[in-house]
Amino acid sequence: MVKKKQYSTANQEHEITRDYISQEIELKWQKEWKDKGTFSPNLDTSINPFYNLMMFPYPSAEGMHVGNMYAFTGSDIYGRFMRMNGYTVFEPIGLDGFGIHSENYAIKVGIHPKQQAKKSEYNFYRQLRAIGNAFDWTRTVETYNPEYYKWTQWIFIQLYKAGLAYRKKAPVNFCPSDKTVLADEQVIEGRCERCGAVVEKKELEQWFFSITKYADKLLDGLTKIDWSEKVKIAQHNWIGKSEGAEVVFEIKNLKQKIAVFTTRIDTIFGATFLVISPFHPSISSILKSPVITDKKKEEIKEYVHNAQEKTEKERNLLKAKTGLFTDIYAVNPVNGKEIPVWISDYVLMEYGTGAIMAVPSHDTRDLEFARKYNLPIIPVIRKKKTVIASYLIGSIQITDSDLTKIGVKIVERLANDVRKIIIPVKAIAEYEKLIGEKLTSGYWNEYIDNEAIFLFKHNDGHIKRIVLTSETEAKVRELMGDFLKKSDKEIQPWSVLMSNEWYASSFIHTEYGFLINSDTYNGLSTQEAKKAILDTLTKQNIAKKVKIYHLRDWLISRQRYWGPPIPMIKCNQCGWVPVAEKDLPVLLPDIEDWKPKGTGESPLANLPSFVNTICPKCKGKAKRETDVSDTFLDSAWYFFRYTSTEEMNAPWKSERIKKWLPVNMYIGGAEHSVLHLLYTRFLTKVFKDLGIISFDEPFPRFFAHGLLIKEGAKMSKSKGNVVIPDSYIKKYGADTLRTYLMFIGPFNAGGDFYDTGIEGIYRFLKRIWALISNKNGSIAIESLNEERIYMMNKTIQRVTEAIKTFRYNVAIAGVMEYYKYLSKHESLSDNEKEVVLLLLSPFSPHITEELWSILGKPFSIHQHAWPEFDNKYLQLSEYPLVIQINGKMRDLIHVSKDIISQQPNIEKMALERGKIHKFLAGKKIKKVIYVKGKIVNFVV
Ligand code: ANZ
Ligand code: ZN
Repeated sequence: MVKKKQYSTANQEHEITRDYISQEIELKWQKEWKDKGTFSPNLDTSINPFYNLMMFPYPSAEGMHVGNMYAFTGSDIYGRFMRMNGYTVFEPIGLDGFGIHSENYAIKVGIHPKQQAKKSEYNFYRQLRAIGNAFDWTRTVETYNPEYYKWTQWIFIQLYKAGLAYRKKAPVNFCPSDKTVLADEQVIEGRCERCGAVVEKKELEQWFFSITKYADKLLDGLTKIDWSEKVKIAQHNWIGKSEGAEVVFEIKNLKQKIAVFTTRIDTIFGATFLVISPFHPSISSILKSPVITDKKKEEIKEYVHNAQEKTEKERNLLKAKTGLFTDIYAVNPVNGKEIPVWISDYVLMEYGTGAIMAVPSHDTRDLEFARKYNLPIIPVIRKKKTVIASYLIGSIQITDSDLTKIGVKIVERLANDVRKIIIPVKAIAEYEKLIGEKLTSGYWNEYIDNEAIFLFKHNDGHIKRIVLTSETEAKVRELMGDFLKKSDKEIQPWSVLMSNEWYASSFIHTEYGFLINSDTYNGLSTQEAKKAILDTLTKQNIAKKVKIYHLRDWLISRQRYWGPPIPMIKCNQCGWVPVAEKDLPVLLPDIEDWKPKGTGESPLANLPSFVNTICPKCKGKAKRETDVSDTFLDSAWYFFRYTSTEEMNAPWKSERIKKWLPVNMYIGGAEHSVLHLLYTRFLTKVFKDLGIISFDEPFPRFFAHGLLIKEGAKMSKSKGNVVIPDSYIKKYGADTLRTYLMFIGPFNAGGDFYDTGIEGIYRFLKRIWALISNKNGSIAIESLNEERIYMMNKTIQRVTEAIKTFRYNVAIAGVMEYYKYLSKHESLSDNEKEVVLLLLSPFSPHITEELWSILGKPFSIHQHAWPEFDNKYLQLSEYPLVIQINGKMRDLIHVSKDIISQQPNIEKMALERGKIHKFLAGKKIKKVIYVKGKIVNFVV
């Protein structure tokens, strides 16, 4: 509470009779800003344009919670800062109210989406007005207004005409609860992003945008935009460019070949089986093949059927891979070996060719599969740094010292005659000699260098030494069979070795290295081998270089009601024809029965008056497309429209776009890293290629704000801890809430919302009110001493740098400290008051505007220039220096700026002080800690 008192200042006389009542001044100034058009720049004539954009909100009908407000406020502060730094700032607002999100809410509350949208819009805009952002309220955009979606439809047609929109039948993600298809991006771990239901696969005819044609451009563009690495990496991975080769395998007994996609053609000698997806086209030929038994065919059909039933989610959950041998064999083109062909759903039909060559030695998924089904494992890549290893068995007569004497290292002893060992290269000859002498007869020993060397010791004591190669493999197998008294058929020498974890630990890996077990390619590095093998196979027409992407084309159609009807007409004579542009928009009809049908068709399909039309080309009878477009299309171009909301004959005015775009600062949530941000980039690139704009990245700077939590937990409706700003605004005012939110932490880090923190900020603003409105303002700037000038400049510097880097919390702390400093003085200069208000104005726009006017300064503080600091005042000629002993303050001296960098001098000065001298008498100084210009601490 402020005492009522009358006083005079040098420039004016005024009476402070009021307390700080936020409710009064906030409404007053919001009206004033609106009436005067303070934040509605003339988009044609203004200079130094700065487009400050907050990510398009899609408010829920319950309205905005403080987490949303956090984001909006942070964006607003940046805009205000830029305005005060000489820019004409355009900060528009609108909402994305079309789409499943809004429609589902309408279903829940049982209100027609159109009516519900009006309600939500009203509530959302009311809340937004109350937070006092510098929005240009004359240019709002709502996606469900025909004036807007007319152009969304127009954009669809432009893409269609450019060959970038097409229809295809595709297995699509279908949400049984939302009764619609979903884009891949909208499926999170097999569940619908919106409602969490387990997503099914369905075959439907759908519209797609060819975003994959832009994959390379979307990747390249990432290198030239100023976004956080995290978001760029997310896009990079989502696009997922993969360079590799397609290799064709002949199939025995089948007149068909199977092409696989691999990024590791260097491992082809280690391909011990082939795996095809259950949806692979060759399955139908297998099912027709006379060489396959009927029983096997039934098994295959059943496996395929189960795979169709299985959702992606279930597949992810089922850690263990399942598979089925088809009874057919493929021929490895590099060595002619016959390898079995399996079916498994770990191979996706949508990626590559839907078939892989499995290399269990160097691919973890293949390894898991091979282990489960007992398929051979042949290592073909040796790591660069490696050891010669052996697993010594049957060596009861070989002592540890026999081994260590020749330099062999014993890694582990598992039993008396079983040891894991490492053999140095120079000891190999002696080691073989030792084996020859002392290995128990009837055992063999092998050690693996770049190849596997077998030493078979027959019962009669003689040693047979064999290096395992493709030529000797049969012999090794036979001997192994003899020694193990097993039929040799089951024995795969390399697989036997790899089932031993001591060998596996150095031979089964996913690293690069050099080739082994690969005939003439042995010794080549992975890189060299990739090239050499690809070259050879390309010449034989067996392989070709390819690059593929994880990115899928953008599935655009939705079998729902609440969206812009896709502006296409199907004519029996002419096929698909776009609606004539003069006939746009295709209005979304008002219908009673708007709820999703789950039939694979939109509710619009039940409306003959909508469906039946005439063909724009031949004027014959035709039918309209009844699907609506994905809401992500609505939000992919809104920022173009903001600049030209009054334009009725085009999506935007070219001159405006030239002046205002690309967006200078885009702020939004990192959760949109791949969806929205990829689609906007794609459309912008398309517009550029169509020649309608001249830039190809919409957001050269994007800043991802942090997320707000509530007392340790994520704010969510289900937890019931969602904080609605309205009551806080009512109680403390928007200024307090804004400033509190920004004070919680750095803007990119988010923070935790506590009621107690708000109280603190409220007290702070009340003190500012008292300080500025009540303190004598009579002293002149010239009479400020050096320290006060220094503090003023230092504070301006600190706050300015902090806002530039979105450390709003640091900026507010700077103002707080300055307040503390000023409040110690009897009277303030006009300049000091001005600086406090200007620095605080982006955070607390209303109270600062009010105090600004109380000081008699011209409207508006928000159009005033940002205060500048002068480097020459950023140094004091003398600094107060605290002297501590063991961290406790004992004295204070003032030292000249010329010596603050000279620690020995500082120490000397401190030690000469009588007090310090006395304290230290008879004590030994162990350490001196010096904090430049602030503290010297003697540790004794
Ligand atoms: C042999 C190989 C050996 C592979 C090796 C990897 C390591 P990225 O990098 O993600 O593109 N693959 C190919 N098509 C597949 C499909 N439809 N479903 C599942 N896996 C598929 O991955 C490319 C690798 O993933 C390919 O290279 C293939 O396995 C597998 F040591 O081929 B590779
Ligand atoms: Zn026609």
